[in-house]
Amino acid sequence: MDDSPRRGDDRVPPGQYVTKKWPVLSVGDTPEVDVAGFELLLFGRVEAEHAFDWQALQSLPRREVTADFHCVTRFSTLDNPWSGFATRDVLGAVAPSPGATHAMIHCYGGYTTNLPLDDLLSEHALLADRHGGEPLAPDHGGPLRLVVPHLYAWKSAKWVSGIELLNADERGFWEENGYHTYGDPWAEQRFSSQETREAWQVRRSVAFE
Ligand SMILES: Nc1nc2c(c(=O)[nH]1)N[C@H]1C(S)=C(S)[C@@H](COP(=O)(O)O)O[C@H]1N2
Ligand SMILES: [Mo]
Repeated sequence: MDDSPRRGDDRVPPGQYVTKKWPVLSVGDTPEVDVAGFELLLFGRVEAEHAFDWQALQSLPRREVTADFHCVTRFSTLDNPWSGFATRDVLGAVAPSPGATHAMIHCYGGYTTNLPLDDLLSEHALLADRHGGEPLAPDHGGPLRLVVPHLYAWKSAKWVSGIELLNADERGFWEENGYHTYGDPWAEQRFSSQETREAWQVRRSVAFE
């Protein structure tokens, strides 16, 4: 799949405005996550589970990605300088079981979000522990957050604690609460009512053929 950053006239998705501020958007309080007790568990549809502690994670090759960030509440921030570990390299520690197609991201504090495995493993997706050369601030997901630049920012889960591979799409926190299951900002896939409407339009076009 192509997750190349957009640079031209369509750089900012429809309905978004660019801000230079970096707002904090969290459902609950910022959890306290100490790197000393940190664990990232890869589980679910994998041949064998694997847990990274902080040190093991740091031994992976470092990946830098400069990426735009699009929140469904309509703000976008441009050129965020992330540093961390390619999700491809992290997931490289496990062999997905045959039929693993999706992932559920689990977080300290209980937040979850779902996405297709191909999107999770896309070239510019990373598990970031630094921003602008500094350790990621707790409010912004430190010590470790997911960054998937080509999907709406609610997919970029903060305080990641686990990645569960699934053999079907399941809904995470916001997806259960009305957000779109996929969330492509360029297609304005904001809410699942849109999905319902699209599905209905397909049914209707079939019915009236
Ligand atoms: N664990 C967790 N991750 C989360 C959220 C959250 O509430 N909890 N909010 C999401 C939403 S809606 C957005 S827009 C971004 C915001 O990231 P920021 O607070 O660093 O700007 O984080 C996403 N990741
Ligand atoms: Mo958001």
